[in-house]
Amino acid sequence: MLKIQKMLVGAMARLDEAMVMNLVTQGLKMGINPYVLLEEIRQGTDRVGELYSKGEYFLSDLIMASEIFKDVLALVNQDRVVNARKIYPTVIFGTVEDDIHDIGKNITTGIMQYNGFGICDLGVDVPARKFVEAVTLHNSRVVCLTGLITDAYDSMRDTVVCLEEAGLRPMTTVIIGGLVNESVRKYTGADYWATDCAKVAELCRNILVADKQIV
Ligand code: B12
Repeated sequence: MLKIQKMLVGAMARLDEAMVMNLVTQGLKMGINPYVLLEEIRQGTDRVGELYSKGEYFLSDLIMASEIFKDVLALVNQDRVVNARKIYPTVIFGTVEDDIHDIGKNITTGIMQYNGFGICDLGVDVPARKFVEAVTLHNSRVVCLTGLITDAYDSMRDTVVCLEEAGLRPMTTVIIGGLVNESVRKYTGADYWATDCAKVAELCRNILVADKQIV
């Protein structure tokens, strides 16, 4: 099992689509959790990003990485029965203004839906006021922001400020994900940060229980 996982990181870093698809197919047949496989591929995309930073890969390579990721997601989702039954309140998702990265967001919303959350996905390059409108419309308590480029951190901060100005901040929990860490959380004024999409559903459940939105 471990061998497949290690090979996946390298195959993704080399942008070897045939090999990635082959390894994922084998991994799924062996019963490896799809999210374990996706995490290995995500690590491979980190390497792609590093090579792009060094000037060894180009924009076309970033595009190739995202195409491979989308094909893998389609393969992984093919066999999964999505639990469309909504049992928890609606959570707002979106990639913040100026940022168009959405692969991680889409994986995360998929997991949330699978876990019974209602999802309002605003898409990419979402201005702060759109989040505020969605929170009001859906009477939501949790807003999840994705951002991978440096400019996204200002957009995340603007979104938090906009929620404050609308008087919604005290009853809204803001979670950020993507290329984020504790410093980014502090800078943006968000409540939580996470990069492990598998943990988001649990985090949201805990927030809503503490808020007495669910028991
Ligand atoms: C694929 C890719 C692209 C694709 C995106 C396609 C798409 N539909 O998303 C394309 C080619 C379009 C692209 C464009 C650009 N990109 Co780009 N891209 C990447 C790359 C290689 C992988 C990103 C990815 O999809 N990873 C896989 C997913 C699964 O991981 P993830 O997003 O982190 O999501 C996981 C978690 O974070 C979590 N998660 C995600 N969202 C949320 C939300 C919440 C609330 C929670 C809790 C969790 C969570 O769940 C996921 C699974 O665990 C990264 C490198 C990297 N290290 O990330 C560069 C990278 C992000 N890009 C970069 C750059 C510079 C660009 C461009 C500016 C390039 C250009 N010159 O045009 C443009 C940006 C345009 C814009 N305005 O946004 C830089 C950003 C550097 C910076 N600090 O600003 C990076 C880091 C590459 C690098 N090292 O230089 N890119």
